[in-house]
Amino acid sequence: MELFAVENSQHSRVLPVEENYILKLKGKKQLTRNEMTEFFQHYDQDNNGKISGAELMALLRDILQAEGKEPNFQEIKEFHQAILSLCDVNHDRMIDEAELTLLLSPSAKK
Ligand SMILES: [Ca+2]
Ligand SMILES: [Ca+2]
Repeated sequence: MELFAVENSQHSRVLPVEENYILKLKGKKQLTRNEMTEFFQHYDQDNNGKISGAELMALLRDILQAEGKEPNFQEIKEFHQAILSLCDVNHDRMIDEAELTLLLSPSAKK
């Protein structure tokens, strides 16, 4: 698996939660470790260290919307299955930070 290289040269400010985080990150080739952690915490709304359930659905909706789609619930559910089969390494049906890194890695897409 290929992970994002860690850059220390840039630090992005903390973004307001109502923004689509994916759009903010699109166009970046690499995320810094700080950005990855911020991204994770943005979606991990109950701070339990996992993105699961509604949190994961919100993340997936943002990913699809960032691609210009207006996903319906069925499409999000299908994407949810695809993402879990791709990135849920430990099969707990939740995405932890290491798994999110895998999800966001360019080599893991499609
Ligand atoms: Ca959570
Ligand atoms: Ca997992």
